Amino acid sequence: MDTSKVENRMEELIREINRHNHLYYVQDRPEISDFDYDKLMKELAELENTFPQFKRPDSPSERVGGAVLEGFEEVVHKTPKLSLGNVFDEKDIRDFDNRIRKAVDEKVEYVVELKIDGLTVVLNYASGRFVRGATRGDGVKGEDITANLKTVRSIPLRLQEEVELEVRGEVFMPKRAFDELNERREEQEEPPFANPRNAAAGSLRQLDTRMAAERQLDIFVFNLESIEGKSFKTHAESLEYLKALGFKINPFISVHGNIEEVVEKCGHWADRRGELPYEIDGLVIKVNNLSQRDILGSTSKTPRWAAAYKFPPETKKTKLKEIVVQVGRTGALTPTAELEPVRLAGSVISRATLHNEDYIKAKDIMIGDTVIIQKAGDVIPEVVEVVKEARDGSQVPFVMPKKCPVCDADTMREPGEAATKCTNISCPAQLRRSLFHFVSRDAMNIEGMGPQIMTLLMDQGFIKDAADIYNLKDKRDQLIQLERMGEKSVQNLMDAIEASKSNPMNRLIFALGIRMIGQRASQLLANRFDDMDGLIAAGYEQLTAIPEIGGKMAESLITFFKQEQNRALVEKLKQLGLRTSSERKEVQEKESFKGKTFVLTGALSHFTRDQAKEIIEGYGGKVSSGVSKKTDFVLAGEDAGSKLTKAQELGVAVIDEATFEEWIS
Ligand code: 3BD
Repeated sequence: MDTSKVENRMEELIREINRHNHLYYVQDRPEISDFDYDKLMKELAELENTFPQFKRPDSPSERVGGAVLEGFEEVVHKTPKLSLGNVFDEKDIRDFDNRIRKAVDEKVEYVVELKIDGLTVVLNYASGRFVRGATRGDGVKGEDITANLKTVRSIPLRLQEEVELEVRGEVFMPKRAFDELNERREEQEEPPFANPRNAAAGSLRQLDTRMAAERQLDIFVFNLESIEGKSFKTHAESLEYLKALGFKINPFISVHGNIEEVVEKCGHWADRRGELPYEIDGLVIKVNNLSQRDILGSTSKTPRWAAAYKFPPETKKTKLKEIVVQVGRTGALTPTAELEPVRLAGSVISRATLHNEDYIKAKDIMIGDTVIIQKAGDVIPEVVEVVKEARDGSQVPFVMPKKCPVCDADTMREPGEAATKCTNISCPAQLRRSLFHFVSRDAMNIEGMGPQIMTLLMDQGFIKDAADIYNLKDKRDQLIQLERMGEKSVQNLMDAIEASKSNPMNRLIFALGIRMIGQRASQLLANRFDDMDGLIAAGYEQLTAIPEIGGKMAESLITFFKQEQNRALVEKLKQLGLRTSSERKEVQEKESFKGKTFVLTGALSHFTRDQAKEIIEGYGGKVSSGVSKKTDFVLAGEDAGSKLTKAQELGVAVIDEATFEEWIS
């Protein structure tokens, strides 16, 4: 076999493929069928396989991906990549023009470009070959994403001339490709991308280059950053040249002799952005003449000769079909509008938040209304206003439900608050959160029952309400089987749960998470009522008679205990042995504790330190940290260390956990 013939054929194939690639992806006027194009690609791939010594680094076979990368190398840009100052309205645009004309003192031409909403990349060519591509990064340093960029078909791998240059462009995902990608992702139960920009950025950061190749990315090159041995008078001229080299330049770039035309162009595109097959988030206004740009110069971050005109947030008209109420983790009922789906700022919108009752009232939103929706930035879409003229009498007002749509308990709106909330702490919608609170340090303080364990136990069906925590002791064997739950950790958890039963009643009241009832109020209530039954039965007058308990707190307590589910829970907890009665201070004081100073050391098996401290203080004792002659007792648990030794040296009385339990029983 004549190898030079093979090499020639390979070179011929590369040229043919590149030409057809450019015709198809850049010029959008293919000359051959996909089938014939694939045939050329296949022939090249086969020759490269048989004669790997002839494979070129800039071969179009790289376009299909294949390499799996370990990461991306850092790239320091040759020149820092400036960002753009923003202008938001007509006045800003005119101010921008005035500043420029003052500085250059001659006629100024402007170029207006679409501001493509994608990811800025920097491409380097040596001898007309694509050698490196990087993200913009922070402007100084970016990441080398050459392998992924080679899969973008509209990026030329070879230019029409053997030049050395650097260009900047915007890689983007067309709307159609974005919709298809998200549809596929949803079918495969993968989270959809929020917008085409995120999808493009995510694709270029794929370590598996084959993934990037599948993503149908595209590019518009918008700036010649540097070039060897050539110069231009204007930006428009440089873009013409780049186009002739094979780069894809946006077709809607326009040149204007005065600012009037620029202002008009901005209005024109703000109205028509939706008609483009890709997302834009504004326009870029640039001085055309390059020597004028030199006069104007740059600040440290932005050129004085260019500005980004940001569109006002896009709005759309659509029909509000229904208002559904969702219950969040805090128990808050959020009315949500179900809309006739419309495309808005890059995604299809079928829902908008209505926040709360007042919002709906203030905007006079009715079910069946035609509404204007808006999406500003990446935020959740909102209803801006109702089109009142479109009302035909079929619209119906919204009423906030009196019952929770998830559990049917009463809902309640706290005075002075916007949110209406479900009052059942065992409501499935808010259970996770109320249980996290129940076991937390300031509430029942169950050590080892963190959010992760709690979530695991809930997901496995062990815990459906707070009472189930105290039923876990019958499920010890099953718990040990669970992942991350050894025998020892289950034992520790059981001990902590048992210990929490002797928490004083004020902790239990606080743990219930009754709205507006914090630690202080819980303490006051525990002082006032002998037991939970008394608290549950208390009326408004009785509650508000307690200093510091106001009318709103009283109402919250009454609504809470009016819920059958909440009363049942308290009863269950009582049966399980939690303290539901409060021995008051006077009664609580015990001879062995009163006025005595305790020091705790070592680990107790039935109490945490905080709990032991609370009990001692509750009975009139004190807890201090260091052992001295003034110490009356050292309560020593397992593995007690130096404090125990010191107590023995000083002749201070030492008691063990069993004695302590005897004293408090
Ligand atoms: C576009 C700068 C200059 C060369 C600086 C004038 C800030 C993103 O289509 N021209 C365009 C587009 C972006 C541009 C310039 N022309 N800078 C341009 C741009 N047609 N999107 N950008 N960029 C691009 C940025 N990116 C990320 C973080 C901060 N800034």
